[in-house]
Amino acid sequence: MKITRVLSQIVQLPADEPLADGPQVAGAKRDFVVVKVVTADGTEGLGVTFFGAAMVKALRQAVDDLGALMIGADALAIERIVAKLRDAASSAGPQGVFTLALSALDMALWDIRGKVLGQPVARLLGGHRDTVPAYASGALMRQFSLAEVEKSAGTLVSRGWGAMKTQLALPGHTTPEIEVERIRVIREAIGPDVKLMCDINQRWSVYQAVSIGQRVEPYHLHWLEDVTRADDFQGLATVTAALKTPIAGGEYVWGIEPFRQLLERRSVDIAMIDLVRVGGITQWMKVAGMAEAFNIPVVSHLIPEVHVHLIAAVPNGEIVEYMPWTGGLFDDPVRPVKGMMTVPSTPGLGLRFTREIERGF
Ligand code: SMN
Ligand code: MG
Repeated sequence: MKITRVLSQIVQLPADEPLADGPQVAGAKRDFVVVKVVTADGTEGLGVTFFGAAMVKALRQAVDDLGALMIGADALAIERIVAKLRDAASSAGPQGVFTLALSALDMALWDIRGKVLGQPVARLLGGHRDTVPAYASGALMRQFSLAEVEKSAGTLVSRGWGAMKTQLALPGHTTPEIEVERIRVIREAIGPDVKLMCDINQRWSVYQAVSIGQRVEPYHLHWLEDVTRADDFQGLATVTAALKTPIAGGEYVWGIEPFRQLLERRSVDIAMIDLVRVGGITQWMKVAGMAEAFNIPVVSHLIPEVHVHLIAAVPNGEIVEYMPWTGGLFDDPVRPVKGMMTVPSTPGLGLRFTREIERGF
């Protein structure tokens, strides 16, 4: 199953907020690099990566350069290809553009493997279940006003969502009272039974995380995420031990090794694995297995169209983050229905790029 071509392009999608039709910045866009790996028999695998921002062209170049090294390789020998790319890039990884590029190529190889073996990727990886819960993400962001998030939270419930994520560590003037009030208002808008997660994106000190975290405990968050600097494993462990609320973290972690530190130190109660920072599907599965050994559930970060396979595959997969950013890349992608996502039954990832993107290759 020889790889004959690797094609890429940069795609810009509107930065809209479709889940609750909430506030949006007119004209704002997000950049993605999409990739297609093609084998001698015409099997095509697709992948996606991002986080390039101003460096999106460099990210595409990295995908192209690494992709060129895959020509002639056996598409089913994924670990062999990963080792070759790592060696070729010398010490450019694991943090940064190397891993972001590798991840898109790895995704495409798993898509090919699924198509060749005639199975959805979720089944190749373990096939624990066919449907998984998902939560709404991106509609209750910290830059929106209190009135806006209150309204959007109600809209999400009326659209059937049973779980959703908001953010604290508010921009501009804020106090612990203002922070706690925001959670109180959202909890009141959604009622006691809807799961509410809250993301800090590393913006609190350990002290703030413990003190504000304790003050929001009456509103029983489902988890509090990235409460302080992601590389402060000990600080995270202090917060995790101090709060009853489960602490989630891991999206800022590159590669698999730092997850060992997070898990051994009980820095988090829930491991969040980012597909493009961890190194693709191959590495994602290794972290999920490590977490299982530590009796810790795993949750996904972005790209729900691929993550649905991964969360469904493993016994400790808890819930998919449904952030709709990448949906516009695909033709009729899997979407949640009343907060549940069903793994596509077609071989591979079960995804096709839109016709416009296909024309662009
Ligand atoms: C997040 C991170 C990066 C891009 C978008 C959103 C956030 C999340 O941390 O968990 O969704
Ligand atoms: Mg997050």
